[in-house]
Amino acid sequence: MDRQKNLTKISKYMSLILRHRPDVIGLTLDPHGWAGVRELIRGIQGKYPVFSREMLEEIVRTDEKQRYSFDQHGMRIRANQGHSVHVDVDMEEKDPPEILYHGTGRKSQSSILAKGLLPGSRLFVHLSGDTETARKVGKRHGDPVIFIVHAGQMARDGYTFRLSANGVWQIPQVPAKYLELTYEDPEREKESKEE
Ligand code: HQG
Repeated sequence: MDRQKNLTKISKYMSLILRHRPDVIGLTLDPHGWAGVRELIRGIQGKYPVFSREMLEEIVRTDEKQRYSFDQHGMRIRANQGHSVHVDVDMEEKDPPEILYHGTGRKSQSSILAKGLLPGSRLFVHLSGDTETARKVGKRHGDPVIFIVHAGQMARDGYTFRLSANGVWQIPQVPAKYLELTYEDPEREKESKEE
């Protein structure tokens, strides 16, 4: 298997371990989501014997969403967001922009309009700052739809937003009254005119 494909596979395995299932390699995360780098490498080597510190550093450095961080000594590592295990990764509380977006699959649209956005198995609902990112997230769930989230109004109503170290907005939930469905956005309009 070529090196890049191997790194992508291992990165997905790392994301499973550091966000959801540290137990698959017998690892425990500390209350802030940190895992020992040596223990992580040893655990991953159980499945991917070629794995090394060098490969780990390459994954962390080149990850297109900057999903992972080392601590300042390079001894520990954690995922920046996306957890289902109950850890506090010290996300910054921050006033959001007036509008944020959430991309999802069309099949979830009516349930979301009725119940609002719920975090599912994760600790937070993830929101994007732009429609392009929201569409990419939505495509993971089939035909994508994009919701506008009236984040500024939520903040004025007392909701707290957090921004992860890799720039993903997080909130425990979004009541339906702050949501609006966008059927169109400039990129889609452009695509349909080109057809
Ligand atoms: C949906 C990726 C029915 C919600 C991305 C979503 C993201 C509801 C799904 C990150 C609902 C949960 C997270 C309701 C919410 N009824 N469905 N009331 N409320 N949902 O995967 O946001 O590559 O846990 O719309 O970039 O898709 O992993 O969340 O479709 O940042 O780093 O329930 O994952 O990052 O799905 O994705 P997910 P998500 P990574």
